[in-house]
Amino acid sequence: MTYFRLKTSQSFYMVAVFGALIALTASGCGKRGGGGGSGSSGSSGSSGSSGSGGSGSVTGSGYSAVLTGAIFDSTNNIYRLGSSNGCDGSSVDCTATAVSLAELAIGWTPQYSNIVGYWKLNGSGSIANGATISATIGPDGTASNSNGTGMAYTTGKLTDSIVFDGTDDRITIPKQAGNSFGTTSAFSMQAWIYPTSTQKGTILADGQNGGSWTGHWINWGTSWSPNSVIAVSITDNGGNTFMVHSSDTLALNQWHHIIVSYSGSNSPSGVAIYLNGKRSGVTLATGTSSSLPGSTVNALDWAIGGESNGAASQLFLGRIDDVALWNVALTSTEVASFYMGQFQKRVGTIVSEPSDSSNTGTIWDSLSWVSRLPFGKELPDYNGSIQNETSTNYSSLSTNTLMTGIIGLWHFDETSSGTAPGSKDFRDHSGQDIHGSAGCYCCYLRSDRSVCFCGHAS
Ligand SMILES: [Ca+2]
Ligand SMILES: [Ca+2]
Repeated sequence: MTYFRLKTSQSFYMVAVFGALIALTASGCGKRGGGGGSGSSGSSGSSGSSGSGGSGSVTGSGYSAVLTGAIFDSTNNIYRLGSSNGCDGSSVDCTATAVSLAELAIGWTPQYSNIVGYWKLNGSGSIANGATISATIGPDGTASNSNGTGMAYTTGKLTDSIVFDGTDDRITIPKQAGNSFGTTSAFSMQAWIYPTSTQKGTILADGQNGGSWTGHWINWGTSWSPNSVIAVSITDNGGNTFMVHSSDTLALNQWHHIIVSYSGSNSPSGVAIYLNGKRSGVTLATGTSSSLPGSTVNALDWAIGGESNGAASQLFLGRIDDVALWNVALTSTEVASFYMGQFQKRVGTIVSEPSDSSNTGTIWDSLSWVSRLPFGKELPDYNGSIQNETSTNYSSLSTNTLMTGIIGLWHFDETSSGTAPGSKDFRDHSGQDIHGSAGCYCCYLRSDRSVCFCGHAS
C-alpha cells in the first residue's frame, strides 16, 4: 500500500520525494511507506522503511530525525528501529552479532594516563586464599578466601570477572603514594558489578575497618531508602563522615556499570555517581556531615569486595569486573565515553541502529517522541468530498486540513495493470481522477501491492 501524494504544500511534497528515494535506494521496489510517511521536516530519508512499532521524531541540539517502528527487544535489552528482528522486512541480511566489549586501553580511554589502578579480573578457576590478583596498572592484589570456597574467576562483563561469595572473599591492594587520597583529593573509580543478593557489600574501599568509619568507601548499599543503591562515603582522620547514596536503584542478577567521581570539594556535592552512563541523583545520608574538618584520612589498604582491613565485613555477594581507579575526577562526557566504549554492541547488516536501552546518559537524554502525521495507514480516499483526518484518527491533529489542496493520491494498491478507471494502471484516489499508466520499460506491480521500478527509461 505504498502511497505517493502531491500537495500544494511544500512540506507534504517532501513525503512523496522521500518515499521515492527509499524505493529506489533499497531494491528498486517501492516498499510500503505507510510506516514512515511522517517527516514533514524532511530530516531523515530512513523513515520510509516500514515498522510495526509506531513512529516518531527524535529532536535534540543540532539534529533531528524521524524514527519508525521502534520496538523494544526484551531479549537483548535494546531498542530497534524496524521490525522485530531489527530490519525493515526487506531482503537484506538482518543478522547482527554481539561483539566483544572494550577493556580500558590507551587508544580510546579518556584519562588513561591518570589511572592509578586497573584490575581486569581475568583468569580461570577457583581462587585460593593468598592468590595474586594481577593488576594491569598499579599494584597487584591479594585474594582473601580463608574458607577456601566460593571465590573464583567466572564469566565477566569484559572477558572474565571474579565471583565473591559474600562470606569471606575480598581482594586487598597495597596502599601506595599514587593511590592515596585525602578529603580534598579528586579521584574516580569504575567497576562493573553483578549483585546476586541485596546483602550490603563493598565494591572498592580504602576504608571501613570492622565497622569503624575511615577513608573512602564505595558500596553496593541496601541499608538506605531506597535500597539497592550505590553509596559513597569519605571519612576524615577525625572520624567525621559524609555519605551520599544514589537515588536510582539497581536490579539484581544483571551487570551494571558504576562510575563514582569525586571533585575533592570536601563536600557531598563533589560526589557524582553514574549508573550505566547516567548521572544519578544523590541523597545525603541521614546523620552525616556536610563537610569534613580534616584534610587527611586514616586510610587503609584498598580492597575490592570487602572492607580492606580487620575482620572481613561489608562483603559483596556477586560478581565484580573491570575495576579502575583514577586520581582525577571524571567528567560526565568522559563517563559517557567509558560506557559507550564498554556497553554491548552488535554488528551486521541491519537497517536500523540498535541502541542499548540502559544507555540513558547525557547524549541520549534529549530523546523524545513526537507524534507526526500520518503513519501506519493509507491516506483517506476522496468520497464525494475530501475526507480529512480528524483528531479521532490522530490525537495531535488540531485542524482538519490534512488533505486540503490535495491534487493527487496514488496508493499503488493495484495487483494487475489496466484495472484503474479508463483501463489505466494506477488509480488516483484524490478525486481529481488523474489516473496513471505505466510508462517505464519494465515496471510492474508486486503481490504486496507496491510497484517495482527497474530503473530503465521507457
Ligand atoms: Ca570464600
Ligand atoms: Ca574482566
